[in-house]
Amino acid sequence: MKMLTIAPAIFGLYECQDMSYERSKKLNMLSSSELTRKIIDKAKSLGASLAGVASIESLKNSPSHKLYPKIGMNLNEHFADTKEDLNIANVFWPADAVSAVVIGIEHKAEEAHLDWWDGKGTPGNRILIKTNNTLSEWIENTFPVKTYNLPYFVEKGGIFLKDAAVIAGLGYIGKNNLVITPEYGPRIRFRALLLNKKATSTGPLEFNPCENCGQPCRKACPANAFQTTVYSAKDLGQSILPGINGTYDRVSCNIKMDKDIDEAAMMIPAHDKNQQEIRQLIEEFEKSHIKTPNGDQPFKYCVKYCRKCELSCPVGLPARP
Ligand code: B12
Ligand code: SF4
Ligand code: SF4
Repeated sequence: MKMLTIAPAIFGLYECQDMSYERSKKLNMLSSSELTRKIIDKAKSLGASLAGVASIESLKNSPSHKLYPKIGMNLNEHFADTKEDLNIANVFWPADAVSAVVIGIEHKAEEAHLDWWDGKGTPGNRILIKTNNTLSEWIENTFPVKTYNLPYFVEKGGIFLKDAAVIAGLGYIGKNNLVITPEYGPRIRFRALLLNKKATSTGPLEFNPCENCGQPCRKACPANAFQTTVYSAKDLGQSILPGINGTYDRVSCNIKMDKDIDEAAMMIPAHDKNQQEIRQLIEEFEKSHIKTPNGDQPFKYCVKYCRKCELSCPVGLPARP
């Protein structure tokens, strides 16, 4: 009887050792470029529109990763107003992480709901999270590689996804301060995971769609967020800045985002006695970034955040007949 219970356990152990030996062997036989190719193929088979790899070393030196600790994360100010703000603006890098995998999922204008913020996040971001989780599990089960599945917000342990996407060669920063991809223009959202083994980087990409463009993106902004130079290369000691040369104003843009929240709250009928309570929940959620308002209650609102600088960009749209 004893043998019967011990035997499967021992067998299980051998099986386990066999599996990890097999995974090690697989990685030893794989070059870092093959690892990249397999990860990208898998990401696409899971539904990613685009995928690529960037080295952590180049990310640590990328414009946003260098700028953020200088200007802080308070979206109501152009520069940090407290020491604490500056401290949390530092990105946390796991010591053994060497490569970042970036995945992107298209957010078509016709599928606007993908971007609507319902209190738990957006449907589009939930698809990204699921795809990233499945990819991370697959990588760990297939190769002896540890992955770090990153959250969205930088202050919660995330990285700057636009820089990661550009360095991975998925697109380039346009005059609207968004990553413009040749395939989908800026209408794409990103997510990333880190690897403790080297996978060959896939970027950068030679691509400058803004060169001969009349900048409908900047003209479309209802908050005039591209009208003045907010950040100067001389003051900040770096030449690549928000809006490429310092002309994107996060404070004006964020005021518009706050208006969008107000609008969402106003959509709830005034006679609804919950209106005030819901407005408060939205505010609390916006502040905490992570908590689900009111436990498991169904959502009664959705915020349709501004996308005008994004949706007015012609890159990646099918040519009109
Ligand atoms: C905080 C945040 C906001 C804040 C503040 C934005 C800001 N830029 O400061 C607010 C709420 C205002 C906001 C607005 C929007 N956001 Co937002 N936001 C973020 C978040 C969480 C961090 C961005 C950040 O703080 N960047 C740091 C600041 C300092 O840098 P920056 O202004 O982006 O400027 C840098 C780049 O332009 C870069 N850069 C410029 N040129 C070059 C050239 C090269 C070679 C490289 C490598 C880099 C580079 O360097 C600059 C710094 O020096 C990211 C998610 C993430 N984890 O990355 C999403 C993210 C940037 N947002 C996104 C989107 C779509 C939006 C909105 C359209 C709103 C919406 N409906 O979703 C608007 C667009 C505003 C705009 N035109 O930039 C997408 C962008 C997708 C894309 N295609 O690029 C992201 C990546 C989220 C995602 N899921 O994919 N956002
Ligand atoms: S509309 Fe698109 S291509 Fe034109 S300047 Fe703006 S970001 Fe560049
Ligand atoms: S998201 Fe809206 S408010 Fe912000 S920069 Fe773009 S167009 Fe302007």
